[in-house]
Amino acid sequence: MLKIWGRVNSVNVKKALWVAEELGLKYERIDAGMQFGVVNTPEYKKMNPNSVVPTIDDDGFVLWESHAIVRYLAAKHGAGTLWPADLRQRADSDRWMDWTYTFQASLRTVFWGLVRTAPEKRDMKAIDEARAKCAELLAIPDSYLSNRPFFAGNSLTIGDIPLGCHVHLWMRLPIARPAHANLERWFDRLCARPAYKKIVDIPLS
Ligand SMILES: N[C@@H](CCC(=O)N[C@@H](CS)C(=O)NCC(=O)O)C(=O)O
Repeated sequence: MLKIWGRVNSVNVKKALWVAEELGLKYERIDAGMQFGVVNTPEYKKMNPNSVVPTIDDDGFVLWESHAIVRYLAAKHGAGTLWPADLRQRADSDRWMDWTYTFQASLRTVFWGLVRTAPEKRDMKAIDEARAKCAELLAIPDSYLSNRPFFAGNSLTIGDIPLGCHVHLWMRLPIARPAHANLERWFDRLCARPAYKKIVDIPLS
């Protein structure tokens, strides 16, 4: 059976779990990372020398890097749905998966600052600058979503998975957010999905 290592509150683990749930896969999740440790054990490092989560083992095939995991599981089990058959539609999805790193670079400062740093240790200036940068960046996907419900067209694909996990943090953080009507509608569409509700839309920690 498919095994997925990683704590449930990791944004990168959520990508692997969400795609597995969307595809209706049976899997075993093993807690790892932060308070659970595991990632620095010799056994884990043999699978993933980076000592980070997620890692999967699919009947002996070990894979790390969350976006590679999303692509692998979708290609194996979601051809024509999560994994678009059309080359250009797939490239579109890939583009938005990769763009997530652009957004993540600023979002990380806001998330870690407000959720995982004690109030007295917070650098509020850096957090607010990063918040403003995130707001500016999100105008890009907001505009792109003006004439399509999902990033690669009419249905959910791999192109929605990573950004869907990071935008969740943005939408649930106690911060000022400028209106991004198309992005908000897309987020509502994700929130209506049972797999997203179960895996991604959980309290921030
Ligand atoms: N590029 C990697 C990054 C993985 C990563 O940084 N994971 C974080 C959690 S989101 C981690 O393992 N942190 C250390 C820990 O949880 O102990 C991926 O996308 O899989």
